[in-house]
Amino acid sequence: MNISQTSEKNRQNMNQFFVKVTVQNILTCFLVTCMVLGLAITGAYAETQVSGYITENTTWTLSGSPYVVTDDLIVAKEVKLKIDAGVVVKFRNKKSIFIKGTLEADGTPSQRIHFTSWRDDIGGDTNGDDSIPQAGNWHNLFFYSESVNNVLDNVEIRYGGTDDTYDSAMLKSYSPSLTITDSIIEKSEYRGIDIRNASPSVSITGCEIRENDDYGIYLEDSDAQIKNNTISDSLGVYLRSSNATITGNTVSNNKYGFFVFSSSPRGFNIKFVRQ
Ligand SMILES: [Ca+2]
Ligand SMILES: [Ca+2]
Repeated sequence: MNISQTSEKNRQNMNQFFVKVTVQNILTCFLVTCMVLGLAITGAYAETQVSGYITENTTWTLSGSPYVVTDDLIVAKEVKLKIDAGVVVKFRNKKSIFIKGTLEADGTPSQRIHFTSWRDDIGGDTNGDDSIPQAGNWHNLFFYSESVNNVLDNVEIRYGGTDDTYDSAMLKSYSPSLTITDSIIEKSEYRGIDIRNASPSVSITGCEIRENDDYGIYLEDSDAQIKNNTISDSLGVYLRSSNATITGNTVSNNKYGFFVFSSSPRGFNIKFVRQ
């Protein structure tokens, strides 16, 4: 082999080397790209989908958040659904959580618990597009009369209350024991809160109830305690046959303010306290 043959052989070897390295690079790039895209897709759609019956005590945690209610969810009698502080719960169109047992959603001022439309991008873009959430996207939290020990503290509930079912409200309760504290209830397509047959152990305290299409609070046959809330930008508060105790609320920019009506022999015993 002369010198020119040797250099020709070297050149061929080098070419083969570069071809090999280039193919390896492309493969590596492809694999890395797939991994990055995979992570991005996983990140965009990471969620826990929930529907159907909850038949044993269950906790929804931050690591599983957001929870997406893909179809109606029922918490069975004598079963507790506990939702940890900071968890986001999103509902697909017109879906509800029905509580026959207990709902404990105990947030903190810095880690509130959200109940909202799946179009709401809080906690991440769950539906994969830029659609704007609107009042009535989902239906409600519904508490049955057998439901007890319900707690909603430092929660935000919005964009529910679908106005195409009888007597719709974003939070509807027949429960004898429900406390709602330091929370925001807003942007329902119908009522914000609708409470029936409640004893004095049902209370709404320190909440902002605003921008609901119908009444912010509707009470019927209820002795609930309504204290230190701000109720604005709705029809106001409707009291029907209710012995509610109403103190320290700020009621502003509503169509009616307080609408008091009774066709019941129970009448009213409403206490107003000046601000
Ligand atoms: Ca709390
Ligand atoms: Ca979105």
